[in-house]
Amino acid sequence: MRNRPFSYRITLEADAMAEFDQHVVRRLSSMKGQFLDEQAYSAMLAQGDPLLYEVYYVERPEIAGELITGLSIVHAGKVGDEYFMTKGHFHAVLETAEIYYTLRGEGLMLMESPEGDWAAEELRPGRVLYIPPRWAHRSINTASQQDLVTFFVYPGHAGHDYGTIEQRGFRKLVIEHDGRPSICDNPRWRPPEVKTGSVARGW
Ligand code: S6P
Ligand code: ZN
Repeated sequence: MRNRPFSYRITLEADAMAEFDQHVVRRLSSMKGQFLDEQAYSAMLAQGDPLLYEVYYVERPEIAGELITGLSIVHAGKVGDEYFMTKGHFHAVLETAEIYYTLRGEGLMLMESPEGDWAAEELRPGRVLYIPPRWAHRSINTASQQDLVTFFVYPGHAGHDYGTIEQRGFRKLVIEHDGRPSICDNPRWRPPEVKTGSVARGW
């Protein structure tokens, strides 16, 4: 791991990716249960296991004070009418923010808070998105062909809680309707379970 000040390129040329320490790939098979149209999901999986998105990042100690930076690349495509998207997550340390800067493509960042608020912000080249602490986030590529490429920065100790979204989904979905992205309610969204605590029962 680098222990002196350093710089790197985010020029989007293929060879620039070599400057990152880690490369994570996410295929359709890792997104089971996340897309609404399960028939379209199974049919697509039967044809192969397409690459939905990739993340390149610079390794840093996962501690407060550090920053983790990298590139997220969501490829273009749809499962049924729903655009390719990232899994989405809360940060495990909920009180940590994140910044995204869009370099290429077009898309939406879908966000929601545990308190029930939600938001969708456009991801367009040249725009910075500030995600405050507590907001889960999922990036969605709404272009028909072009990759959605974003640069991200988040605190080293943030960590990732994927389980909450895997179990409940996001409150909203982004689907193509009449050739355009449209935000609708997720019919499968489930409210958080109420924790009953350890009250003793007499049976
Ligand atoms: C991490 C940050 C991004 C995402 C990436 C992939 O906090 O938000 O690096 O990891 O966009 O999304 P996901 O939901 O699979 O981590
Ligand atoms: Zn994040």
